[in-house]
Amino acid sequence: MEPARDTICAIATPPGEGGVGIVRLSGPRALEILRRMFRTRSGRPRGAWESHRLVLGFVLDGDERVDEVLAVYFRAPQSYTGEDVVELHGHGGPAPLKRIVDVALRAGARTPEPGEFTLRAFMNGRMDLAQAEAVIDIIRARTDLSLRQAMSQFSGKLSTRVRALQDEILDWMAQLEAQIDFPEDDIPAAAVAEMVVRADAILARFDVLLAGADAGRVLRDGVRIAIVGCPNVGKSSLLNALLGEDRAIVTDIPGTTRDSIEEWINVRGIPARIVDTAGIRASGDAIEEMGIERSRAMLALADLALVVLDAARGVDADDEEILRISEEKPRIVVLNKCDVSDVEGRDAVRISARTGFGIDALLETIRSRIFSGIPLDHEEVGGNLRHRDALLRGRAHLTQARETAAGGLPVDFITIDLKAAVLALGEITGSSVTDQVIRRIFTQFCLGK
Ligand SMILES: Nc1nc2c(ncn2[C@@H]2O[C@H](COP(=O)(O)OP(=O)(O)OP(=O)(O)O)[C@@H](O)[C@H]2O)c(=O)[nH]1
Ligand SMILES: [Mg+2]
Repeated sequence: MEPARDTICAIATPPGEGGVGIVRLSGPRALEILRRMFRTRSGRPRGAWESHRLVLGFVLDGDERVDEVLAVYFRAPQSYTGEDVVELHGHGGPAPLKRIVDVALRAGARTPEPGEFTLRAFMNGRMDLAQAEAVIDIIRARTDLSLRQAMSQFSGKLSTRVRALQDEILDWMAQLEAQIDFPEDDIPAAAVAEMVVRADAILARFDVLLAGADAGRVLRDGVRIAIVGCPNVGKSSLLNALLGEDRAIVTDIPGTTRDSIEEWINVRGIPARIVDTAGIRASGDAIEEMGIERSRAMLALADLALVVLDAARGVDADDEEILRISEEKPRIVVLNKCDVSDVEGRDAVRISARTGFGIDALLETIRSRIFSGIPLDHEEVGGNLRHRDALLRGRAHLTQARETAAGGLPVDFITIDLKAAVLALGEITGSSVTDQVIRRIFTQFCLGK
């Protein structure tokens, strides 16, 4: 892609009312446009614009003072995009901000594509692709843990690890190229063994990054948890207990919940979309039947099911049926109403949605189930589906290289796969991606970012 020649301008803050709203310009004409539209409090144009310094004044539209603003100029390359950037901090309302943008557009700026500011930062080498992707993860982070993982990726931890892995593969390639003069079909057994050990060590590092990408996906996108069970076992009460508010209607009439209710909750740092469903039973009621159909669909969609049993009523054939249909799912069996009774010998997390007994333990069980097999060491966490896909392909090439080495085939066959693995890793940092992929990533951004 060509470096940008034009200057873009958009509102950087969210729509609606706020104390301050920011209009941002980036590009070679940013300062010239600022000079045209800005006057100091005494009504004069400002002579010298120092970089990184706030100046109080007005935005003018003809003779009209549109808004009082703080203006700041960031001289390239010390700016978000690496270009000349201007920010105008006006009053945070739609009318003044839109007018400020209009004035800038008439002075020669244009409206950017979504994500174009960050795209320019990437194009100008201010950040690599994984870091640029982390910008949107920071904005969308739902929990502290999600934020921490996004910030870690933004500060380049994932990229550093990916590059270290690339270096390790490149080192191996260099070594192989040095010994390419082994006579064909005659690689010493010791050399073969050494190559296999080396491939295994690299594969192990792929696995660490892949586990991190799994955790990253969970922290960024969250998980879906469905609360299922027979009518009246206390599913809606459990939703309310987890949310800490009376969101769902609770009554002692079986069949109260007809439609599923979804809410986001924070499970020890994991964003979870939790769904309360209609109690599953044989019902003659058409509306209830539709709700039950939906419950089954929610169960199928969920990453994790909370199957609720009623300790006060005991476990009957209908409960056993639900336990059976949820068997294949990752699930936690929850025994509710333990303030009243217990069911001896039943393996379940014991709670009372009414008193709050066991809710903390349940949250902890959910957390550890979601992260079973995934290290929750933030150092290792990071990556999205795109990264995961690149890692899987890189890993496949390495596995192939290992097979080739183990089979004692000529070393230049190994290097072909190693090269492919390095390229797959490069997709993560953006050193080997097509313009098309880059554009697709940045169009997920909002306008003005
Ligand atoms: N003693 C006791 N009663 C509970 C507890 N949890 C829920 N209940 C009662 O059980 C009844 C049913 O609760 P709900 O939360 O509406 O049950 P549900 O599973 O959502 O029921 P449906 O929506 O009809 O499928 C209500 O009267 C609740 O007050 C609990 O932990 N202890
Ligand atoms: Mg209910």
